[in-house]
Amino acid sequence: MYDENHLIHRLSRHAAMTPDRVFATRSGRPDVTLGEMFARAEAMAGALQAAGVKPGDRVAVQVEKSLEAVQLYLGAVLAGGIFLPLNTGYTVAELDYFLGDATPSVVVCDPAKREAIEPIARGARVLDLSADGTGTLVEAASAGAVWTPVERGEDDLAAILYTSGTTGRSKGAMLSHGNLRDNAEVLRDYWRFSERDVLIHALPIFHTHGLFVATNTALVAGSEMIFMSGFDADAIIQAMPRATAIMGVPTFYTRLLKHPGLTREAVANMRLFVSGSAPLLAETHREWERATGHRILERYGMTETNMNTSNPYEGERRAGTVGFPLPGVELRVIADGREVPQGEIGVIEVRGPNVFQGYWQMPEKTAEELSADGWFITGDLGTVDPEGYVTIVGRAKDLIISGGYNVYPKEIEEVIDDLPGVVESAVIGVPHPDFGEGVVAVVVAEDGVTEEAIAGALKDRLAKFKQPKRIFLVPELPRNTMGKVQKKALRETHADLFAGG
Ligand code: MLC
Ligand code: AMP
Repeated sequence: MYDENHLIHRLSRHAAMTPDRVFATRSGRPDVTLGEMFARAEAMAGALQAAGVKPGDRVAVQVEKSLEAVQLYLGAVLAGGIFLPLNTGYTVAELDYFLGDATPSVVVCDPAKREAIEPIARGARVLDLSADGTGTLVEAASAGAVWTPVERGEDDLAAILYTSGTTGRSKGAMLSHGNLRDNAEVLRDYWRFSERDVLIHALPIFHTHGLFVATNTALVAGSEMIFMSGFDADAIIQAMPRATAIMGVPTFYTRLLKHPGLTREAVANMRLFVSGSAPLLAETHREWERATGHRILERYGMTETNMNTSNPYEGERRAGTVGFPLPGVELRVIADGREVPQGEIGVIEVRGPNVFQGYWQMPEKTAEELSADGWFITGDLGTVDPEGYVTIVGRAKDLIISGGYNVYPKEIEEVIDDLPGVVESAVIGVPHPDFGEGVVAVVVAEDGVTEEAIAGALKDRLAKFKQPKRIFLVPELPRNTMGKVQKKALRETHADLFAGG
């Protein structure tokens, strides 16, 4: 099936063999079989082609989570397009940049946002898709638009995912058919996914974790998914007796640990708990084992690289580590331009079939982070122990990870500094019991500027998860003798801000 399309050919193998097997169940909606997933993806591909999508065109998508949105992803790739998912939290101001940079030929949005998006679509055709799976996209797909297969090989692009940066503008990470196919197959084998698995899917599907790690892996393994619209501890606990696996960010696990329903009986059918996208505290790892008898399997990845390392399935899953480089992935630790001796700290670099093709239309940025011989500089600080376990000890990049979402302080500071009356600002992440890190802004401003006014002004400019949970007005920022803002000192001052909830 779909021999001409490298990624979809591999993702649809189980659909070709057992089209009638259920692929996904969802609350209050009919189950969807593997065969139906791809038949509907084909119809979506036809609708996209009728709307003007040609090979290599970007299909930008900001829609609520639904199985139809997954079919849209598959359909965009089948149409020969490049799928470009966008966080549902992004404001119109943020979307404006992405659409201008990516110049998609089709934009699919929530019907409620259509009016706001049309003026910034720059001539792209706008279709809509709502959380209940209806909208003009589905109407066009049902109207019998015929899909014309498009030849797509391993090196062709399948997706662009935007990631912010420590300086300036967000960058579109270009992922090829081969990148996505390889990582999905490696994870299926490494984590032993098969037709016997039922995966609880509660992550968003606009990022690597929910879209590629969870969905692609389930598809290549022929596993079933219990597809949830978002994280809901009650729903997850209820689903566990029928499920075998879940993938989540650390916040999933800290929240589930607080649920009285998390017992050894509740997880009796579960075989695998995967955590990633942010550091999992060793304490959470231990508490989880005490509560359930299972050791969480922590892995480490990035938008640019898919998954790099994983704790072993069979061997010891070591708390506080991210395990070993996955099959096919090379990893080295660099300091002062040289690979460090074992056990020493440096910046992690990775190379392999998982590593992306570069940043969309940013050859200089690509050259800064991806060497000609394929090594990608992750910006994460780590060590490798004598047994080969990789530990992430910090970040060389100024990055906050809040509930698994990346927040780049520079981006927030630029927006705050632009506000009238603001002199300067420093944005930091401090320990947060629910989100791991909480975003805090420390601001120097003229008299009369209030914290409330700053918070109010950020509402339309930044997605909710990027907005500071607290804002402090101060007379000046601490600086070192070189004049550089001392974020470490600020982090220490506010270290206990969110302690105790
Ligand atoms: C929600 N809020 C957040 C937030 N999520 N604030 C900061 N950080 C977050 N992550 C806001 C809400 O808007 C709300 O604001 C308030 O915080 C409380 O929200 P909530 O109802 O408790 O949040 P919830 O909807 O339950 O979402 C929390 C979450 C979610 C952790 C389930 O953020 C989530 O699904 N995160 C996963 C992110 C992810 O998939 N990352 C993978 C990236 S890929 P108010 O004021 O309205 O109350 C990647 C590569 C890799 O990193 O290795 O995987
Ligand atoms: P993103 O750019 O959203 O893909 O986020 C990638 C970043 O998330 C990485 O560079 C790491 O800093 C972080 N990350 C992902 N997984 C882990 C993990 N298991 N432990 C610590 N950090 C992680």
